[in-house]
Amino acid sequence: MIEKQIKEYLHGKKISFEEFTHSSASTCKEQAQALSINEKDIAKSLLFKINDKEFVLVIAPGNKSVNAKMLKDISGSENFELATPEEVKAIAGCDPGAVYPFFEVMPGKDKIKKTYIDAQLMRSKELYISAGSHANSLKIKKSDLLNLSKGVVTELDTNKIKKQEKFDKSNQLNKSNESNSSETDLGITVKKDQDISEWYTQVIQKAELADYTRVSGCIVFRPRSYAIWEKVQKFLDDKLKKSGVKNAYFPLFIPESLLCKEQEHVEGFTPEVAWVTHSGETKLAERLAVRPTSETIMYDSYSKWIRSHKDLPLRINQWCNVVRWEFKNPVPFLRTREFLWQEGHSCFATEQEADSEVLEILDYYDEIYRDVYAIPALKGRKSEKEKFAGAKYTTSLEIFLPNGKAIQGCTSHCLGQNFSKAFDISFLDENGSKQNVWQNSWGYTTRSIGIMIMMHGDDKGLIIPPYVAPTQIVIVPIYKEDAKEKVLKEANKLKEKLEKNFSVDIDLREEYTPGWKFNDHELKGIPLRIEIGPKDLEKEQCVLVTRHDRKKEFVKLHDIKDEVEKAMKRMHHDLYTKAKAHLDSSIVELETSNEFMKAIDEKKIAYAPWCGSKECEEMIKDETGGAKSLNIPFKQPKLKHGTRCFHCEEEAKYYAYFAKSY
Ligand code: 86X
Repeated sequence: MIEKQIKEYLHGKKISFEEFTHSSASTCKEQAQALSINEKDIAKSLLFKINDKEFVLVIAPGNKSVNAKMLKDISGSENFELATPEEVKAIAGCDPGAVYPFFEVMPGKDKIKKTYIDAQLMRSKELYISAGSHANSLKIKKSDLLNLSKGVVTELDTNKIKKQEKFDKSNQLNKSNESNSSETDLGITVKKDQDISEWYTQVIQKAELADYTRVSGCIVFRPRSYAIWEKVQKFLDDKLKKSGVKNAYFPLFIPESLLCKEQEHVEGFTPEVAWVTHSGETKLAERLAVRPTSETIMYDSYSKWIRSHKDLPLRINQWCNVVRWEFKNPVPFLRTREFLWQEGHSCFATEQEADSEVLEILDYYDEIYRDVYAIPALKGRKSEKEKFAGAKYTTSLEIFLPNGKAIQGCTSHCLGQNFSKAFDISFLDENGSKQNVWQNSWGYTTRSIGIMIMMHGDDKGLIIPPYVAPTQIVIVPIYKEDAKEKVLKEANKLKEKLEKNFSVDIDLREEYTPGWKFNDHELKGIPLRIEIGPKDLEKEQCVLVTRHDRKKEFVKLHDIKDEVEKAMKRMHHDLYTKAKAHLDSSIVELETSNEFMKAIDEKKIAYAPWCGSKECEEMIKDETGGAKSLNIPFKQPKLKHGTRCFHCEEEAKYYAYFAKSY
């Protein structure tokens, strides 16, 4: 009996599972009904035939239909055919509806050439599988399934692959840009509100912010975006230092034994970890993870460094890169496999100090979004489902983009004593008794650059808010040959005058017309343009143009500094106000499931009384096709006694924000 062999195999591998016997189910739908679970939590196994000697095993979510064409698309091979019931019987020893995902158990395992695992399965922690019969199912951990499968993880969905290809099209795209340099192609060729994802792809490339590379999900941060990051770094770094945080740098590589020390926090993340396994041809004694976050390696040191209450607080920050090998489709800046960030990790003697730092840091983050990027954010605490598993609680800033999707802007966690217990970070207090420290961790990433691009850009291209712009002003001298000398002299004088307070460029390129230059600077999002020509000289004035509204003003040369200052202030204010108006008008306060569905369908943010439970949130997500809680605002309206959860009608605990998100 194959059922018995499967279970023996799992026992032999020391893999735990739960077994369910149920009424006979020959499809995933029936199986889901019999188990009272969602179809997508089933990992179904299918066999496809390449030729008489070669088959592939495909593992996909129960709700996804997989066909031969999909396999052909992803593999590039000639032909696939669903295996016949007779072939399934011969290879797997069971009926087609009862195939299990463990090729090693199969009597015909030698014919299995490859295993394809759909990337969507990466999103579940536990999965139900068939185990050789129609009347039993096993529940196993996704990580165990992956470890046993030795498969290729891929997106079986061809639409998603197309998106991936868009990201990967690096070479063709650059080449076509080179050969096709007619003026019409220089600008953005789609409207932002018609196709925001195409608009975004064009903006980041044409404004020279980022470039794709040969590694899917990894981008080049070109000078124009890296300089934005440097500005953000400076702003935040100054704040952190003033507050007493010290910078340090920890290793990129984390030994496996260390990464897995606090199980809860790695649990859901294991498939995203990138590993170094070899030096040259020699296998390393222990695999090394490329850091996905540095809790474990930093806390290993902290446990050595902290002995007494005099060693506290310990507050360390590092600016670095991290790698998370995600399977969702990558988007430059917003979701890349390698990104840049700062991660702060602090230890305190008391819970109160930790609590207050969580909010202090979240305030700094809010200031960057508000005062530097001109972006309003929703501040609050994450739900049980969405918080960091290793944390006591997680706080976040959530941002609402013009396309009606929310995105997490950053997080600040209170870790409580979870890690200090696992890593033995303890101190002797004033009374000489041993105590575990209270910890926080917090991070701000280059995703913020993507959020800025999405938020402010328009049909002409990028708009960089003035206080984060690497170049704030560009001067364009306008002249015919006869006035060249005079105009250039005055333009240079202007540059010198402004340079003390602002970052200024002067566009002296001879091969382009002023009009061409205007378009170019608009595409690249430079906040202010100053035009100066012979007529202006006579009147001792120049023309000042703000990028976001393209308003022109004549300004006396004498007043230029003040006027630039004012224009920047106005621009920052306008950008913030526009974003805030969109945010405010998108929030819908509601109380029932019907209103909720409508709000989510209309791409709004639902603000609703909620029970906060994980199960309730999972159901909301399934029923709405992906709406998540954003956060639970700190400032709460008074709940009337007996107010019910909008969804499950248990008692409501608070109001929370929900939306579809990135
Ligand atoms: C969660 C938590 C936390 C410091 C922050 O959000 C801010 C800065 N860290 C990060 N997280 C993981 O712990 C994690 C772990 C592994 Cl092993 C992984 F592969 C991916 C992860 N992603 C997020």
